[in-house]
Amino acid sequence: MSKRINAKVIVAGPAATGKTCLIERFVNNVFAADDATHGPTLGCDCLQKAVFVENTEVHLFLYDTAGQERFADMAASYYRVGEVCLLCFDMSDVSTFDRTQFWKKKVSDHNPKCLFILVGTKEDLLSEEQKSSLDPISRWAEEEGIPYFPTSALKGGEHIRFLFHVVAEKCIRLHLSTQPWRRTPLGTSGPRNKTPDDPPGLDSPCGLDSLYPQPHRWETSRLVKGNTSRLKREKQLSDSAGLKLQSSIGQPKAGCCP
Ligand SMILES: Nc1nc2c(ncn2[C@@H]2O[C@H](COP(=O)(O)OP(=O)(O)O)[C@@H](O)[C@H]2O)c(=O)[nH]1
Ligand SMILES: [Mg+2]
Repeated sequence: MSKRINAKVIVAGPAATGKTCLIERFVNNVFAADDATHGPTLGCDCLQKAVFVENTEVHLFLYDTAGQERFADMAASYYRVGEVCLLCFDMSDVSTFDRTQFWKKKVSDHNPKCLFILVGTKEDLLSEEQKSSLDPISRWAEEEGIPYFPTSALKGGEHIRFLFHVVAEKCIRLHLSTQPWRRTPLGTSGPRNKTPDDPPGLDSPCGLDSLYPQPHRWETSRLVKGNTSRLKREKQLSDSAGLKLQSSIGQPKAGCCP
C-alpha cells in the first residue's frame, strides 16, 4: 500500500528570477512567460503537485512568493510552515545571487529549521564560458552544505524534474525523522534505514543520498508516455493533484495548506 505525505515548499528569491516559471514548468509543463497574462506574483500563490517516490506519494505544496523585498514579511506565515525553501537566483544576473542572502535570512528568521536548496534559473541564457564563471557559487553551496541545481524553465526537462524529486526525497526524510516508527525495517524493499543525522553528499552529486533505490514516477499525464491503462491512471491522479490553488496575500488559505 502506498503512503502519502504532504510537504510544504517555499520558493523565494528576488523578483523576476523565474520562480513562477520554474513552478509552472514543473506543475503544468508550460513556460508561463509565453502566456500574455503572465506578470509579477502578488503576495503568494500556491500550486500543488504530487510526486511518487517508490511507494510514497508526496504532495508538494509550492508557495510561490513575491520577490519584492518590501513584501517579504507578507509571506511570513508561509515561511513558518515551509519544510524546504528553494532559493532562486537568475544565472544570467549574478547580483541576484547576492540578494538570495536576504531571502535566506528572512526565511531562517521565521523558521530556523527550514532546509535550503539553491536554484539557478535561466541557464539557457548562458554560454559554456559564462556557466564556468559561476563556479564560485557552486563552491559556496558546497561549503554551506546546500544542494545546488542549475535549471531552465524555458527548456524544462530532466533538471527540473530531478530538482523536485530531490525536494520530495528531502521531505520524506524529514517526515521519517519526525515519525521514526514509520521507517521500514532493514532488509525490506522500502526505504533504507537512514538517520536524519546522516551528513549530506555521501553518495549523490546533488548533496543528498537517495532514500529509495527505484526511480520516481510523475503524477501527470503530460510527462508520461506509456500504455493506455497507465496513462488513464496518471490522468486520474493529475486531475486530482495538478490543480492551481487559490492565491492569497498574507495568510495561507485553508485550501492551500495541507
Ligand atoms: N530565458 C529564460 N527566461 C526566463 C526563464 N524563466 C523565466 N524567464 C523570464 O523571466 C521573467 C520573470 O519570470 P517569473 O517567473 O515571472 O519571475 P518571478 O518574479 O521570480 O516569479 C519571465 O517573464 C521570463 O521572461 C528561463 O528559464 N529562461
Ligand atoms: Mg512570480
